[in-house]
Amino acid sequence: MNALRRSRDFEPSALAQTVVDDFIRDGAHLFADPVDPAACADLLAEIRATRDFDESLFLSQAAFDAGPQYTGVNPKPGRNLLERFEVRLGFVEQAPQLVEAITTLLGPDYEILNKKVVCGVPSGSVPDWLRQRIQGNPVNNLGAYVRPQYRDVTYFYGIDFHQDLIDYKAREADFLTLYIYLHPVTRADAPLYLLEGSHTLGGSVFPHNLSRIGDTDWLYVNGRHGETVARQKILTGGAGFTAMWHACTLHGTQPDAADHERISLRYLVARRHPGPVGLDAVNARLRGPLSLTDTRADLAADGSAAVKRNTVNQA
Ligand SMILES: O=C(O)CCC(=O)C(=O)O
Repeated sequence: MNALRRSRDFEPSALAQTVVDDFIRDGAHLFADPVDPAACADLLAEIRATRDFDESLFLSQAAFDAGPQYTGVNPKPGRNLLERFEVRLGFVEQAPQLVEAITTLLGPDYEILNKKVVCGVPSGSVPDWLRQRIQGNPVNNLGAYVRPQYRDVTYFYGIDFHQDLIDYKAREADFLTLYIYLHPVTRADAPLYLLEGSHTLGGSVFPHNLSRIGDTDWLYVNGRHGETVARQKILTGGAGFTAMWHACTLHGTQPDAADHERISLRYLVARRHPGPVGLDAVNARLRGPLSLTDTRADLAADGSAAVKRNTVNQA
């Protein structure tokens, strides 16, 4: 198959062809080459110098209970640690293999919708009262419990399998996620778990209908849009390891089991080009919806968890 070939005189590069084929088949592409590991180490040192990634990140139980606020607790313009390091991000944003791959999928003039530092918080840094309270929750984004001045980073204590479309009601899956490890990530460092091929069923409301079948496979059902067997891929890698995935690809993390935090960069990148682009070939093959009016059914009206169920922690 040559999904990218538009005319007889247009020959896609080997990377471009691989990226489109990988997105069609797996809903993800894992880059063979890392982004500059030395630049990762420098940025990581600067990020670590901004705070201690320990219990001091968190509000006391009394302070939290005095006025729980579950929404508006993620980084946003004006409160985003990466804004401080904007001039240092060329090792990612101008990395030739990333630019070529993203341009292949989204066309030129793509737009960075969002970029931030994401932290997997190790168990030893989560206060006991909080660990007990969030036990079994599907989405343990800890922003609600973090002191306001530290909400310039997103902190996770694991997050169940989800699509990144979850944050974009009524938006088409016209974007991808780019995710970069700033240091080596082993099984203990809350690596990403990706369900290859899960994107083929299109948008699906969280939490998802997944049943484990065998060591690495999941049966994934998306209502009337059908079912598929998706293979679990655990993304361990060295400093600079980079992956990107489709907005409908299921992925998640378990709580960080190491004695130190896991720090990554996460970008959402959207198309602006009217087309045709590589993503058209990917989306044309989806069996389910490209957008959803409602993306999640796990939250109470105040944004707290109404569902206590977690699949990725059983993986
Ligand atoms: O970094 C993590 O632990 C989870 C990140 C993730 O899945 C997301 O931000 O969508």
